[in-house]
Amino acid sequence: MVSEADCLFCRIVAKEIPAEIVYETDRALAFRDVNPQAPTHVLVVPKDHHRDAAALAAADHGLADEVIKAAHEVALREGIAESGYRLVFNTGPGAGQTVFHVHGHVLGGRDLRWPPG
Ligand code: DGP
Repeated sequence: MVSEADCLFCRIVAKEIPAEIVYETDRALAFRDVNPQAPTHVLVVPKDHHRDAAALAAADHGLADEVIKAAHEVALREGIAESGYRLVFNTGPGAGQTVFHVHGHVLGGRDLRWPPG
């Protein structure tokens, strides 16, 4: 597994830092966001370290697919797949990315406005 010692989400993947895990595959992990912005707010990450969505897609298309499939599986399990959910990859500091291990935010369970802030 590709990991970085000082990466928060690598440490969650390694189970060194606790998180409420809701779904796991061989190559992806989904856990609840510590600061939820909706009734369902789950982060889906590849277990391998890639800094953002662009780096993930460039390095491993199959893994990007797997992360998106895992996000949909989370939505099904959380009961928000039918009503609709948002899958957000903040990419870069200007878009609000604060943790530089790619993660998709699965948000749902309330009305989601557009455009986002
Ligand atoms: P972003 O701003 O897109 O990089 O999102 C980072 C998210 O990570 C943010 O919504 C809060 C969440 N987060 C930060 N630290 C932790 C943590 O230690 N545990 C969990 N579960 N979530 C965290």
